[in-house]
Amino acid sequence: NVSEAALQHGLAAGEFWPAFQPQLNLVNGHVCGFEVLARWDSPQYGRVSPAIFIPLAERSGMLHALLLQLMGEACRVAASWPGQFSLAFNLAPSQFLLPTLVSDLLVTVGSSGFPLSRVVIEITESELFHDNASVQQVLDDLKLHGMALSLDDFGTGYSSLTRLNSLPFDELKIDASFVAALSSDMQSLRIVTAVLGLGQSLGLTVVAEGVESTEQAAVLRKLGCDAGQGFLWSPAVPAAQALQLLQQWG
Ligand code: G
Ligand code: G
Ligand code: MN
Ligand code: NA
Repeated sequence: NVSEAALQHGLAAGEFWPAFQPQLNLVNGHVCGFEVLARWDSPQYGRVSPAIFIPLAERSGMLHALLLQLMGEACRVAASWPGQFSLAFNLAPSQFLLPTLVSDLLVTVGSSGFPLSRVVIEITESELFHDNASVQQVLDDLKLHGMALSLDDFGTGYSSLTRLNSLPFDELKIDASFVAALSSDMQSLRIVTAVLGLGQSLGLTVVAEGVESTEQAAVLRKLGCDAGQGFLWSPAVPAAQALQLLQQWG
């Protein structure tokens, strides 16, 4: 059982590192971006799952510090990589209530040498977002500074058509559960088709998550999905391997 103290210590000791999962443009097959996912190698506990340490960090008020550390490191290392790929980061809904969120991100990315215009902020919608004027203001502010906004896990949560229309998103990520059921289940095929139509009519980029087979990729490509991410291409990997993927498939 991982303690808050261990997390705090691990954060100070640099035990957390950014893993990069490539996102492939389904039309030309090139890497168009990476989702950056936090990893923790603890000398005490070994590799700790994000499903454990992300909620723990959030409960103990350390998630924001963790994200800034991760973002700084990922942006610094990727600043020297070739190409126009984006870097996507997951923010928890609670982070949008921090008055310093926008300035923290600007300072962190700004000092890294990676362009703000290629930073994507992924958000899983929650009830927090409903009719919250200050959250709306933060999202507008992030956009104003050139960052892109992506609605993560689309189809699973609170996302409503009304919110989609009023919040300034650039991208939708189709949840992996729909992609997983694509080949076997007509209902999933209909849902994915509908989400793609919705995304296209709102002018959003659509990214499919959890693509594991060439069949799934083929169906998504045929339906006009813009990009895919998943074990078919690569899991999230350390920076050195991510650079190799970029050199292979960039
Ligand atoms: O990488 P998987 O790799 O197992 O990630 C598990 C979960 O942890 C996912 O839901 C992912 O969104 C979340 N996660 C990973 N890294 C981060 C992070 O830096 N911030 C937040 N908020 N969630 C993260
Ligand atoms: O919640 P979020 O979508 O940010 O997190 C992405 C999660 O999906 C991570 O845990 C990541 O390791 C996982 N993931 C990435 N690609 C695949 C895949 O192809 N199949 C499955 N089952 N999980 C994946
Ligand atoms: Mn995500
Ligand atoms: Na997701």
